[in-house]
Amino acid sequence: MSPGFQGRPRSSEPALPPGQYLTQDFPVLSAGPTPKVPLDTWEFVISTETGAEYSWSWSELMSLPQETPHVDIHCVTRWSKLGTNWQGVSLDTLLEGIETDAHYALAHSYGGYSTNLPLDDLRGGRAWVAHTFDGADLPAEHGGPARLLVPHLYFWKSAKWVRGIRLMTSDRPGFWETAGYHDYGDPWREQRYQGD
Ligand SMILES: Nc1nc2c(c(=O)[nH]1)N[C@H]1C(S)=C(S)[C@@H](COP(=O)(O)O)O[C@H]1N2
Ligand SMILES: [Mo]
Repeated sequence: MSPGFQGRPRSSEPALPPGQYLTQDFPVLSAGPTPKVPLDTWEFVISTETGAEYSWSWSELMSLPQETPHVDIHCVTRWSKLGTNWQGVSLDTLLEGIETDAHYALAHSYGGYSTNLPLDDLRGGRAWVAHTFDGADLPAEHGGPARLLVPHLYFWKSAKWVRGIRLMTSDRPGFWETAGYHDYGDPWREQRYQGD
């Protein structure tokens, strides 16, 4: 073996989905004003198709097992940010023990924003209610006190100021989906708009 011979180059996944560019900044994209959400009245509620409700106060959320996702995020306006650092509670943890026949979820936010996704996409270690970014409280303009983080879909699915999730037996579009954005929004398949 000659020194330095490395064999065939390792095949590796491209880091950037098609049509995206890299940014080191953290752009702010909000459809409306930033709501003020005091922690002592903050709550997160999962409701099911039967009307059952499961809610967590801020201190209850913080007492659940915490995870530290290290993920790439992709905005439909074409910026991507690699290796972002968060802390939050997995939706697997929040959904544990909730009985439902629903296949769809509608996340809704303080301030009125909403976005839909298949319930399955909130499971499997792929979605969090995140409250910390880069080791500090999530800034209000980025969705603090807490936002949904679903990095395998375009970032509009990651509802800032998240307030709850409605589990539903039929799909219902949210804010951007009603305006013509894709129902699912997979960045690797460039599902930006309806029909993509
Ligand atoms: N409540 C709420 N959540 C939201 C939005 C919004 O306008 N309101 N914008 C979405 C869009 S389009 C993107 S790209 C990301 C932007 O998050 P950032 O401002 O932290 O970059 O939040 C998503 N979540
Ligand atoms: Mo976006």
